[in-house]
Amino acid sequence: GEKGYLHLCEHILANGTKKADRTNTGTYSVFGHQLRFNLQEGFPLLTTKRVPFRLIASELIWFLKGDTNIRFLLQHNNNIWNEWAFKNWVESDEYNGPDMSDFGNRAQTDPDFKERYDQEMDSFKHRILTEDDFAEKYGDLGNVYGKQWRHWKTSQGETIDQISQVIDAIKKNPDSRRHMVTAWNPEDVPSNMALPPCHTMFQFYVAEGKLSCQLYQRSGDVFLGVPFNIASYALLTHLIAFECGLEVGEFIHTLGDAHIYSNHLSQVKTQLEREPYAFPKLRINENLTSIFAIKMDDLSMENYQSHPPIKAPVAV
Ligand code: THF
Repeated sequence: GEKGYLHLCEHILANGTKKADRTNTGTYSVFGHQLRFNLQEGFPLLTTKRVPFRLIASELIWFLKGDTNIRFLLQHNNNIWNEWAFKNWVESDEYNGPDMSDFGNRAQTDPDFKERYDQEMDSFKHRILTEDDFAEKYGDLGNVYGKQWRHWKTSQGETIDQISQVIDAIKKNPDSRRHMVTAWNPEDVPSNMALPPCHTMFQFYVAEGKLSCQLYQRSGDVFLGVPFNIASYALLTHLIAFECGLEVGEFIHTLGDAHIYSNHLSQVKTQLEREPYAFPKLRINENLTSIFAIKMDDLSMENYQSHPPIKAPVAV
């Protein structure tokens, strides 16, 4: 349950190694850790801080559509991937606005810069939403999750829909040990994507009519990202189970580099002082015919009682 997550936070604070990282923020990190959530006991949306389920649901729907363009997210008022698209835009030849280099770090330390950055980001978002050509060019994050899950390109120029295939395989041969989906495409990792996938592969497992899922996440931002990732894969497990007529089993979260950013330390300490509530319950519209047709209205969270949100900057 949630205790496992809180224990991971305590473990990193006590034993994490100070490590430099790609974003120059600095982290405390441990390598190799596993969390387990019994999905029969409730939906693992953390309660020791408010976690916005709406953002998790719209992001997962975006992945399941095979979409890689942030326009869909913006249409759902979801801003969690903006920075990565914005980075491509301000580093392009066509951008001639004020200097936005290293915007992630500067926006946190320089209030004047922050004002210019917010303005540029607002106009970027507006253009993605209103200009088709601009959105096509600068809203796309490249070969990220949606692409690899639904439209993996083979060396023969064919396309593999891993999600449809895994659903068929679970229905036809539930006992199989090959219910794998991978987002890690070595051909695309160096240059064809905004960010190499953090959740790299997952496996489904069926026993006693219950569907379980294990994720291998190579890198986990434990304060900001991991609560999203837990809820996202729990939701995916529910949806695939729904599609296959199975009950839900466990979600097992295996982490590689599990880290807390140095600018999230006080937030983590605040969270650790809080006592968890019982997990809420997910409701899926029973009339849904296919998970590929899913809309936001088909999902709702019941009895979600949580402590208040805790704000923190995302490292880009
Ligand atoms: N990069 C880093 N540094 N951390 C990540 O968690 C992360 N992701 C995705 C891609 N790169 C990453 C993006 N996912 C938030 C949550 C998930 C994200 C990015 C940002 C976030 O800021 N959450 C806020 C609420 C934001 C809001 O309300 O708009 C929060 O308080 O939870 C890992 O998949």
